[in-house]
Amino acid sequence: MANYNRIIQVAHAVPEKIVTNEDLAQIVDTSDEWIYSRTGIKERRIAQNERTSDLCIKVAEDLLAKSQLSPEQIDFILVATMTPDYQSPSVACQVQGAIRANGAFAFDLSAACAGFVYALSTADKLLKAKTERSYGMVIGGEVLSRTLDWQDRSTCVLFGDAAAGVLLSNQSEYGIIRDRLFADGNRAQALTSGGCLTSSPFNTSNQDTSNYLKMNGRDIFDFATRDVAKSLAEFVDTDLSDVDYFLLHQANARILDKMSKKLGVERDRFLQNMDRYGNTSAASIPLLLSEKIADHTLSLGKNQKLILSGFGGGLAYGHILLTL
Ligand code: B82
Repeated sequence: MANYNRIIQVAHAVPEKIVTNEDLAQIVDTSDEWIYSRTGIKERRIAQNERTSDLCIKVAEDLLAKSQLSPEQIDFILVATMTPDYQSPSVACQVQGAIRANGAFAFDLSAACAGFVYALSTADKLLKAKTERSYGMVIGGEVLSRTLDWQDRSTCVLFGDAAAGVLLSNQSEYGIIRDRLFADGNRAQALTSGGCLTSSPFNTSNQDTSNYLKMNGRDIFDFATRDVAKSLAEFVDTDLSDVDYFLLHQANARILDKMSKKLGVERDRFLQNMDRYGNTSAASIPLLLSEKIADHTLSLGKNQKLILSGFGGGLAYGHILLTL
């Protein structure tokens, strides 16, 4: 039955500027040893002139070039981001205009570090509603460096900027098998960023107007290693031995250590690249996928079974099982 939606192409784009842990030690009171031992991060890319839309447009152009599709063949563009250039227009509409995908609808989706998994799941449902051959772009893109408090050594060392994405098509023999999405809004305050608190003449509240990204590391670490790990174990269940690789949100190497122990899966089946990019939120899973395809660990059409798992602010999380 050719009714699966599958990833037919991948691409990524990152800023040129590399900022190492040593570079950061010149700005805040930290060290390579402190950062690397607690997070697994060595360096990250930081935007100097690039906006989120610039990185996402590069990804979209690369997806088109590699797939040899014409822009008119694209039915929709979804961009997962928590750092759009504007609240309106969406990054997705900026991409749609730039690549002249004149027949595509386009919108952004906000689910922080779970954004790519949420968007891929949404795209899967959108494509299932199509009866003719259709194509959708799903991109995760962030310029988190502009939301960070560069005086706060507990957060500014963790994040990086990047965009990456996939082209999906329908009517395939294999592809996205199933997914499950979750949210726990009761713990929303554990990770916040970018409040909209410009005052108006009628505004009487006197709220904190800091827009910086803030997180309670301990609380979200426990969330990842207890709640997300438990739901992932339930999600994978009987497919566990069939799964070749786990592509999890690249927040912290210690989370991957704990996940592999809890699931009873060898650590090297949890792919990793946060050493070179840090935490790139919605871009982290497609960036890992695109890099691992580029270095031939993974291959499109080779029937490898993958689990994608995103988790972060919201708190939002979700898992996808697919054949590549
Ligand atoms: S931490 O709790 O401060 N820590 C644990 C090993 C260092 C002592 C920490 C650090 Br540092 C960095 C990231 C996390 C973490 O748990 N992150 C997340 C957890 C769940 C969902 C998203 C994230 C994220 O950072 O994106 C903890």
